[in-house]
Amino acid sequence: MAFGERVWVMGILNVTPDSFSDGGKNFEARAAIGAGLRLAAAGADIIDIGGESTRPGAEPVPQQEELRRVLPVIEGILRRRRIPISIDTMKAGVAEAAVAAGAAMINDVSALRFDPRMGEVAARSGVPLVLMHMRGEPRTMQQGEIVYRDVVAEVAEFLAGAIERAVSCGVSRENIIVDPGIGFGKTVEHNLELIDRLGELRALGRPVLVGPSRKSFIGKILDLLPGERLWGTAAAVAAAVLRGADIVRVHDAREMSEAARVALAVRRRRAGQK
Ligand code: HH2
Repeated sequence: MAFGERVWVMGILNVTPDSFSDGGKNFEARAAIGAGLRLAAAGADIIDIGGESTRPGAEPVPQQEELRRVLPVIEGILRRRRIPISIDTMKAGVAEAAVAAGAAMINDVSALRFDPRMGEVAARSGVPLVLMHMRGEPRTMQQGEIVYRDVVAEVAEFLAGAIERAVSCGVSRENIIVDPGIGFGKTVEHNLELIDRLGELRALGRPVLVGPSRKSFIGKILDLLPGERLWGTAAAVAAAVLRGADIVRVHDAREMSEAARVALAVRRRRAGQK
């Protein structure tokens, strides 16, 4: 994947009963395959398939159940369309099986912290690996007072450490993508600051993925429910792209690819590329 010249749109496909915005909608494999194909037709460049919700307070899912949810969907989409599929999981066994089934990217929101085998599996698979910042773990990440000395500096430091951990497991540096983890143990202000100062994360030298889609910071600003956050998401996507995002992870592929392309045109102009 060539980053820098364009923005990649990662379409979200949650095969879960409890995801915060689309939980239960695509819990049946057939519905999920249809939704994945629609995301691809709507302009998603990558489909990110997850079988375990990471929303605050979500209950962990056993590996067998996660595999039962995601594998038929990966296989079903790839039988009908050649599109890069990313597996959104914190479990090495799920990542391994997903790559064997044809997944072309691993999206580990724990940044190798939860499963000691994940680094080795990612290294062996040879596919791109997303490392995301999260404060603590999904169950507790929004609990208590959320305090950072300097949220951008701390996220950058965490991601720099995660990159080195991955490289020491044998993951090729060229395959690493970083993500500030919008909404993962952050206040509204932290999320806004991370988007506004995204350029500082580019100093890590790796492509930056941002996932603002329908998240609660948008709901808090606009006082709207997840399904009503389309325009707020478009604004967040545009801001992130303007500040240097290489990949945006979104539910609404068509609308967000349009927002991203216009923001990219402005960014390019500013960079004198035209
Ligand atoms: N956000 C969510 C899940 N996975 N992965 C990356 N790399 N970055 C993110 O920001 C990110 C992610 C949470 O959103 P969603 O998948 O819509 O909901 P849920 O976790 O409830 O399934």
